[in-house]
Amino acid sequence: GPAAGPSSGAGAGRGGTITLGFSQVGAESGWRTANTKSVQEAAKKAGIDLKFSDAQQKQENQIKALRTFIQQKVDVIAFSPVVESGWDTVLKEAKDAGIPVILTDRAVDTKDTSLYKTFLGSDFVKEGRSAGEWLTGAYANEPGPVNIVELQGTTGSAPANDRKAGFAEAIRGDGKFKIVASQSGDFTRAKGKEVMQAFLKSQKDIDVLYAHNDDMALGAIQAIEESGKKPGTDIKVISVDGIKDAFVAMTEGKINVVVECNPLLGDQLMELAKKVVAGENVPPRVETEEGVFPQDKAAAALPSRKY
Ligand code: GZL
Repeated sequence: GPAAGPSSGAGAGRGGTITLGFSQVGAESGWRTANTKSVQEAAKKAGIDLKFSDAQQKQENQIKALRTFIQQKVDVIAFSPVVESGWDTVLKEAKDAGIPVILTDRAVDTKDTSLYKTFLGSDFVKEGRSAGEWLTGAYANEPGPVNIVELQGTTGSAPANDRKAGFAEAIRGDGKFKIVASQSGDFTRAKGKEVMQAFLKSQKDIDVLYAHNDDMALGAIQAIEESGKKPGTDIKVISVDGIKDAFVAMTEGKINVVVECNPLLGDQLMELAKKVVAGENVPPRVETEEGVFPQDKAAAALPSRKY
């Protein structure tokens, strides 16, 4: 449809300072901390007035933050939705208030795509598929069975749903791969360790851990070591994100492959914010660049890692 006119915000119309209201999931992981830092530094660099709120991983806190931003008549809203569903009402309130919304990092499952201007982030299904493809390659000549335990991300979140789906799709073709246990570790080290301890008790034979993020993998590695097993050898470890600690763990042989998920979205977000406030058209989806790092690539890559 037609590009929206200048936003109703105080500064935007007269070319003044843009005010961006940003609702962040929380501070649950190294990835999230890097993402927050990227958004805050990019806002400063772009001369954008950032109103930042940390929801401590609670949807009701994000909805409250979005309502506050609407009351404050910010020029543009951006947020990373902690879960996929339950956003239509508050997003309609933002639309009725003439405030454009940008989704960053995680997506929502709304049918009404007029409720946000664009999505900036990764393809989590692709990340899950890359994890599965590494596994099928690594076990190509093994007879199996290959027993896998899976530490899922936050229940109901886009990365958890999609990384699970992508991984399952990649291993579906070969019956030797069996996911023998799958449970949420909520993207945190503590919970990842706790759930892995439970897996080690309930599963007599675990060959592989697939963790939806590095923090859970690093927590699980502690549990594996405390059980007297060698992570990366006795139990292969596949992880996602690519934080520095995961690269260090790969150089120590404790993680076998990391699928990168780029948290450094700040600069792209600020560019998109300026465009939507100016009423310019933006693409419906802006995907980040990211790769896959097997263990033998970790040492060379470590010095240039930015998060
Ligand atoms: C992925 C992001 C996820 C990370 C986790 O883009 O939403 O949330 O993989 C973080 O580390 O907690």
